[in-house]
Amino acid sequence: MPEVLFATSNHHKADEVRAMLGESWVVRDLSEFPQVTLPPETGDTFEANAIIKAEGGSVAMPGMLVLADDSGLEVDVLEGAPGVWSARYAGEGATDGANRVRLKTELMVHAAGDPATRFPGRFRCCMVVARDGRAIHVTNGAVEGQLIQEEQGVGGFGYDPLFIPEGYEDTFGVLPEATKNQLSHRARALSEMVAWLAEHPEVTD
Ligand code: ITT
Repeated sequence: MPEVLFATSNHHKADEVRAMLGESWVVRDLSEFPQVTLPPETGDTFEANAIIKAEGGSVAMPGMLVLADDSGLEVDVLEGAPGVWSARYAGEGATDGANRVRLKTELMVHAAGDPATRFPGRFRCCMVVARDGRAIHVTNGAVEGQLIQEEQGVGGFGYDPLFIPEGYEDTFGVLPEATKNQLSHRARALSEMVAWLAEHPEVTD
């Protein structure tokens, strides 16, 4: 069975990728390798930051196939914010809860007093596989939807309780995990990556 190190400190992301890959892959993550620290995310695009994480993780773990994802939320009325700053929207090291409070505060400014106003946006995910310090392949995924001003549900993580994916009436905080894992930005980037890896068996050998 192929093995991959998912260079993330976010256990929610790792759990989603494990659930999506099922039994076909062994997915390790950074919680098993506390000695590995990733370089700072200094890029100004999802791709640049995903490459930094994948290449940095693979330098620290020679010979291992390393996967990384940089992801986040874009809200049109906020001109694409929080974007690559999604994890740090309420400041460096902010909690998911603090980031949601900041988002709700920003949306309220644009809602003209109507708490039912919804705002178009999307989650984006860029995934990169690397080995020995070199990025090998990049994939992207996005899911369109709408941001609401009041949290619904406690499932998922990050901005999930505020995001209703297109075609649904509930947030990712309410919808079953399996539904999110079929249509999310991460699901789309991952399935494209898995398809590419299947066509390039030399990369996983
Ligand atoms: P790693 O860098 O260690 O992977 P991170 O959480 O810091 O973990 P990112 O830098 O990619 O990851 O930031 C992603 C942020 O975007 C994340 O903290 C959430 O706030 C948000 N986000 C990304 N994917 C999401 C999802 O599926 N559901 C909800 N929020 C998400």
